[in-house]
Amino acid sequence: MPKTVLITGAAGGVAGYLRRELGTTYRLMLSDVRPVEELRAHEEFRAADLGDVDALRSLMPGVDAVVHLGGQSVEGPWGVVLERNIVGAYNLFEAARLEGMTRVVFASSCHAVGFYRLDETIEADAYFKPDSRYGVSKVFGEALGALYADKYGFDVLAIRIGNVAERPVDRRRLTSWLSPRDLAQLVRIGIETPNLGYEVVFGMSRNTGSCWDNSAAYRLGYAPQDDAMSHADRIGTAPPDPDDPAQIYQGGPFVLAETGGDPWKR
Ligand code: 15L
Repeated sequence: MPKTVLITGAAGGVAGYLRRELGTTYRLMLSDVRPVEELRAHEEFRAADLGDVDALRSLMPGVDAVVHLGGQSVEGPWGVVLERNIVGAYNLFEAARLEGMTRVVFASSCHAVGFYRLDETIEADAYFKPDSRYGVSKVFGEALGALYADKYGFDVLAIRIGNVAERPVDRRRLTSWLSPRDLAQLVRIGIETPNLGYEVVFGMSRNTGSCWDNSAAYRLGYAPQDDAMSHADRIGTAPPDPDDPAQIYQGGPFVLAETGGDPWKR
């Protein structure tokens, strides 16, 4: 019997790539507050709000692992970040615990460490330097993963996702790009690794010259197939403007107070 994997935030873009790349390896239980279109034979959709623990609990029976992509995916007002990412992540872990489901792949973000500079190299155990309220919420989610692993025996892989796209779209994403097939490989590691405990990795492809040292992922067997630098000629590698914080820090525009975020998602 294939495993059943619950994907929250299933109407979002990252989930779309994941559904495609995981193929039919798993039965997919897709959940979101928004509807998910064009279900395939191995997919089922159940609406649930991350604010509703009972609704989340009702998704858990028969589920072998959760891939938690749900919530706010860019900077936002505190009330929104609080409700979707802080309360929402807590509810998700609690619902899992109460139903005896103990494996979570948590979609963290590079914005948990976005205030490191692009010219410094960090490993996944570097101390947090969030660049936004959104980044703080991802730190919180990672902390929840550690708590539930240590206290309740969960297996949790926190993937600090850079940017999932068919190809890197700008100079910063030459560091942080994660191809859809490499994303799927990391998620499989989170679902399949026995006795995982709690681990944090960077969600990036094998990007030459990246500011992230992804040794933690390689120790878990990650063998990424793609390299952002093979797309560099489309982008150009002009040196960053030293007076522009959005070009100096790993979090890019997210480091800019209030206006910071993903310009494509406004
Ligand atoms: C993120 O965490 C966002 O979810 C995504 O939309 C991108 O903006 C990404 O960071 C990025 O920094 O490229």
